[in-house]
Amino acid sequence: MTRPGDPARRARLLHEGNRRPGPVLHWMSRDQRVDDNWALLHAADLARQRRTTLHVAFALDPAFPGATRRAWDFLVRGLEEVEATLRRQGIPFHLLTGDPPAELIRFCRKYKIGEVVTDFSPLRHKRRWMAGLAEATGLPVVEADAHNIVPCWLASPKQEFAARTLRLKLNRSLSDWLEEFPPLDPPSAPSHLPPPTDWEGVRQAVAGARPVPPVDWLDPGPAAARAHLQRFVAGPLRTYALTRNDPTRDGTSNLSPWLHFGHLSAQRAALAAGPAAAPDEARLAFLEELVVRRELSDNFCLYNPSYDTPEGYPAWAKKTLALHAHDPREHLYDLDTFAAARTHDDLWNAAQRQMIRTGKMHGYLRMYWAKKILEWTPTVAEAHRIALTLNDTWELDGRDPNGYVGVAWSLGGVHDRPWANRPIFGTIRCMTANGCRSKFRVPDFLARWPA
Ligand code: FAD
Ligand code: FO1
Repeated sequence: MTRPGDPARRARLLHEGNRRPGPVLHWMSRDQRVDDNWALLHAADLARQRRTTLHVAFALDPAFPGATRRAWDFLVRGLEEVEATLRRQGIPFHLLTGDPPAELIRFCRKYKIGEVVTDFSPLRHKRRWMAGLAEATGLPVVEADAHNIVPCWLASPKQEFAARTLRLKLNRSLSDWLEEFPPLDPPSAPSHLPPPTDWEGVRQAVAGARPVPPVDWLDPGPAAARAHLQRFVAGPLRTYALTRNDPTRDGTSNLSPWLHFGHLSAQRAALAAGPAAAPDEARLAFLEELVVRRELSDNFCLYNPSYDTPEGYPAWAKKTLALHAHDPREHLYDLDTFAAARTHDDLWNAAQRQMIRTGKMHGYLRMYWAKKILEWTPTVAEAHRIALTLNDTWELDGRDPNGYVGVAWSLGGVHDRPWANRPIFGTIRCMTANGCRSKFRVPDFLARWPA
């Protein structure tokens, strides 16, 4: 029986295998940080219990689907900080470049690894990587959920159809799971650490990625993430409930890039929001997004294999969209026109420019932006593909369960309910420019993101 504070209770054995006496490998993937990392904590516990050493490896796949220069810049600079932090604690860090399963298999053989602990991701590429590693090495592969406060498979054994049902389950167990992290207590260090990674060589390996320019308005890495979190909870959190849906205000946390790359633990953010001097209304609104909405996205991607296509929509949405499939479209645009922000709609174009220039479109406009793509493309499948392609090309926080759910919610009513019947949308909730004008000062947003 595990107890609170024990990383083991956030882990599950994915592939049985047979453990060997060699070192424990923490295969870092989604949660790219040393502090507040349940998967690393669990791997260190196992290494100490087995009186062996601990290695940390990150398998970098230059062909990672959708990765751009913008994403690689953020990820690689974050890993440089992770390596330095690990070295200070005598924990060896290995950056493997190439096809992840192949590189990890080679690494496990070279270092005679005895078992593998990796972090949790509901996405199919990571699940395929884990299966490949387990099959080829016969080693036990354990996954620990370092991304969610309540381990995804424990929060619910099935796909939840609305935030309401998962919220009830999460709120019932948060007091048990929203706890402080134990300190990292690494086992005895190996006799010598590997030489520092050749980060210039790593940059060369990903130089062929799509040239979306890196962003400069925020710094990657765990230290910058923690500093930003402290600033947010001491200031903007106070008015979060009032300003979070106003794209002309900087009223949200801007934490998503660091959360996506795992430079920051959402659990740390929730722990920081607890005692903050902010009205409960603001704190609850923030936790609703940070905990319920974010963990609902992992739930959807874990239990719905069609998380990134219209096949994943609920039956009522598929039906209504099919009924309206042949409704006339007043405007039709292709991917290049959308990408160049050259539609007839000033607000849509300004939102696209904000995403292109900053790598972060305001959350409220992402809903409007996606829904308009449904309205201005010939089919739902085309709209879904275009929305994800644009999102994952320019959003720093892209290629994430939140993005798959964000698009599926906007186009296919995932976690939403039927609304009044409209052309093209049927009973899928629709949003209009007038609706936006009633919510915030659209001319101010247009002025801020001029062509
Ligand atoms: P805050 O409002 O400060 O929220 C704090 C954290 O809560 C966020 O960092 C995020 O982790 C989580 N969160 C907030 N809103 C949501 C939401 N609606 N669903 C799930 N989690 C949420 N989010 C991504 O991380 N990556 C994406 O690629 C992405 N694509 C989206 C596409 C569409 C079409 C839509 C409608 C939403 C998308 N979102 C995505 C969700 C949301 O818009 C962003 O997480 C949010 O805007 C990030 O800004 P923030 O950190 O300032 O959010
Ligand atoms: N994780 C890895 O383990 N190896 C990679 O090469 C890798 C590249 C990558 C590029 C962009 C990006 O946004 C995320 C990336 N991740 C990588 C993170 C990881 O795959 C995450 O698990 C998912 O993106 C979210 O679940």
